[in-house]
Amino acid sequence: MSIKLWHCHNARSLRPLWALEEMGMDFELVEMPFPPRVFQKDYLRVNPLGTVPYFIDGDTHMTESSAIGHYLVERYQRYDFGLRADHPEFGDYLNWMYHSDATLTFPQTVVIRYAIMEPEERRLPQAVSDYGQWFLARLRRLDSHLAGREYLCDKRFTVADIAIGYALYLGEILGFSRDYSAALQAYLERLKARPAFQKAVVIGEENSRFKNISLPRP
Ligand SMILES: N[C@@H](CCC(=O)N[C@@H](CS)C(=O)NCC(=O)O)C(=O)O
Repeated sequence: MSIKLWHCHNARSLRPLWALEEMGMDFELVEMPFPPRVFQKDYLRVNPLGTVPYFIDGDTHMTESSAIGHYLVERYQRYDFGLRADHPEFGDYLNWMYHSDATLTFPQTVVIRYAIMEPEERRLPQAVSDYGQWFLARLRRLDSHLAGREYLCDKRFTVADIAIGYALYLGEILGFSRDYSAALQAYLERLKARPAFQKAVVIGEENSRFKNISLPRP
């Protein structure tokens, strides 16, 4: 077996873990407490950034959760979970893949840092509130895209749904789903009902500090 994934419960490493489960691939999983740079310092020898995911496939080493799904589709020709470059919706598919982390997960990480991770005296309620609103505003494009669609591209489930679905799921953990539209809520429920998601999401749950987070509401 050459694929190895380092993972923390509910962190972005859920994206590649979910993708590997969907594809039924063999892999070795290293599950760690979050954040590993504090609770598993030897992980810094594997990934000096201290972030998860960390993914190895032979000589390939990757740290970007959405890119790993894209890699798996291309490297293993798993177009049952992705779109080929000559597909008319290929650009749209790639856009959702990148949108998932750069546009939708990034503002949530500012919220997590300044509401939860920093010690009390360094917390920034203004940043938590502003970046929370920013995240919700950035869902506008997804919301209108989902009108009349069950999945993002090609009328079927792909790794783009995993990438975007994780951003919505993280928002749910942080309490933002109260403000999701009915279409976003239904889409998230559809994704969470998948057996591969249900198998992946519970891994590491018993020792996790990264669940049921309730943020101060404005
Ligand atoms: N852009 C990267 C970000 C990876 C990242 O920042 N992961 C977070 C977890 S969601 C992390 O490991 N944080 C721990 C830390 O910064 O110490 C991705 O998409 O995977």
